[in-house]
Amino acid sequence: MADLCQPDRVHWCDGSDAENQTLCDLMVKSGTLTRLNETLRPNSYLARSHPSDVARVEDRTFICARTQEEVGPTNHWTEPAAMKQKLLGLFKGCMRGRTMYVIPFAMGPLDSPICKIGIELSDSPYVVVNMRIMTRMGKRVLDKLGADGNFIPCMHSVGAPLAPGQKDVSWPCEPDPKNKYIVHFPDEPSIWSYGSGYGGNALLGKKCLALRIASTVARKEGWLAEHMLILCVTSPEGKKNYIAAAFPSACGKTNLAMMQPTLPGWQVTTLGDDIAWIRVGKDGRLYAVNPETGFFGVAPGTSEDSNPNALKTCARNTIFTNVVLTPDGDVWWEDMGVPPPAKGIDWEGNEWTPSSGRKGSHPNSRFTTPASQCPVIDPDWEKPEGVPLSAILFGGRRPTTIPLVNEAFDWEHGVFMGSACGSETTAAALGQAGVLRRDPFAMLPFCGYNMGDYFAHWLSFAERTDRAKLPKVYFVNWFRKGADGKFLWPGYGKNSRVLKWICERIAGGGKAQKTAIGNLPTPDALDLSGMDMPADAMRALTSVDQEGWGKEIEDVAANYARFGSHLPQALTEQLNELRTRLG
Ligand code: O2Y
Ligand code: MN
Repeated sequence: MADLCQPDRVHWCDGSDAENQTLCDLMVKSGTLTRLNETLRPNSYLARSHPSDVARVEDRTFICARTQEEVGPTNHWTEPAAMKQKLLGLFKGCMRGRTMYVIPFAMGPLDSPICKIGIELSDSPYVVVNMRIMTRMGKRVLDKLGADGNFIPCMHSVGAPLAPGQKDVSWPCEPDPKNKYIVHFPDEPSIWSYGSGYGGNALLGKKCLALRIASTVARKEGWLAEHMLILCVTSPEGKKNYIAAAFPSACGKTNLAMMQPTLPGWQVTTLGDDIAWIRVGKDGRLYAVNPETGFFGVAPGTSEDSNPNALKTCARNTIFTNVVLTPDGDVWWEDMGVPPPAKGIDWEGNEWTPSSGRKGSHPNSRFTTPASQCPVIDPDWEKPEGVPLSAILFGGRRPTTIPLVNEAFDWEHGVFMGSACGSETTAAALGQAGVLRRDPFAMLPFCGYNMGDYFAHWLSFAERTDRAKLPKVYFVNWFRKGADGKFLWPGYGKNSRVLKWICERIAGGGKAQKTAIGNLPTPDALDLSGMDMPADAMRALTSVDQEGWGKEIEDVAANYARFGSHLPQALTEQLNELRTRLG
């Protein structure tokens, strides 16, 4: 690969503090990073990306399986040999004038049977320091790999070779969006990413390996690679329930994962905020492991109200990308819950004042921060065998129709709920904001094979284990709005009331009403102590909106039609049964 990419130097990353410091110093010198005030934000940095390189690029993401049918209607496909030729052309000489960093990384605890090793070759030192936070990276991974271990090759270049004597820019990348490529070869497996230095496009362990490639491996090996947070709810009596939850991007997964309950005696601890690898354990229950070691969280909206634990996590040893730099050398972003500085430097590097009429931070600005620093990190978050799941939640940003919480009748109904996931889009997702995007299992951008086959894989777990040992399944919606356009439910820490009801249901209690769409809490079932919830809001949140569900069914049916013969019969039956129940 060095012969292909022609870097000036090759550096094997050991993952040490000294190496990290050297790279950060190098990036401060080159203008990629700004060191933050050591007293206010110890060992932390700010990066500003190129304005053309601010998010995952779904329209430039490809899955190159042998046939288009294998990747299905939700993925971009190109014939693998043709794509490989294209990439070889792009990667030829792409690292000239730069260093090729060899980044050995592990997804999952090194001593876990679920652990997968990747080696990313990248010409971006920003990628190295981020991968060091997000994954287990460096010498310990090479030691585990030995001379004959298996790894997933991950090629990455920002696509900006330097001519001799050419001055570098602070964020090198390929500015033409049509010349960026995020490519997966599931049959090899390998990953090739060209042109972007940002987030999920460049930190290849995350969305590319741990979701798109891992989902294809999981299908073959009989497990699940999911876009899910993992948390533990502990009751005042000390009863623990582990819960995994899938929400489309920009629905507050990080907030829920580290939620601070507003119910006395209840505790939530976090095991992960984005990805769960789930296997049937020896006892027949489903066990979940977070393959990552950090959080790549959205900054805007993260505040003392929405997520105090995230704020504490990124108090030090954190890389911020595309937020405001304050005059005292700290960071600020919109809806941080603290007054903006009188002036600052915005995410594009320009002088900024709150009255300028422009946002200071980019809506997809991020913090990369170690999970181990989270004040509510669960003591078992690195357990090699994972934690046993009592419940799986699906959800989305749904202003109408969908109740606050709905319990599935059984596993098949739960899979139906996952397949019907959708969310109103926000600025962080591609395309138009404010429209409903169907996002089954919150995996639309991340499922590496035909989603119809993926639904069948989920259904197969009823045969892989005793169905009584499977987690109970729920659909939750914190985002329902009233006629006045205001949220009916306060969300954040108050979501603990919903988690409490779910824990009661798991234990065989909790008041519920069987309805056409599932088991809903009765209006008085949730513990609303200390809240001032209007009765009509509670009724709307816990009842069936006949007309809305009529439309919902037809929209789900239209989405199902995309999968043709790959759609499992069991899901068509679920849809028909729901239609009949609704009358
Ligand atoms: O825009 C990006 O590159 C980040 S996307 C992301 C980052 C962390 C966790 N989840 C997501 C997502 O889009 O689901
Ligand atoms: Mn995500």
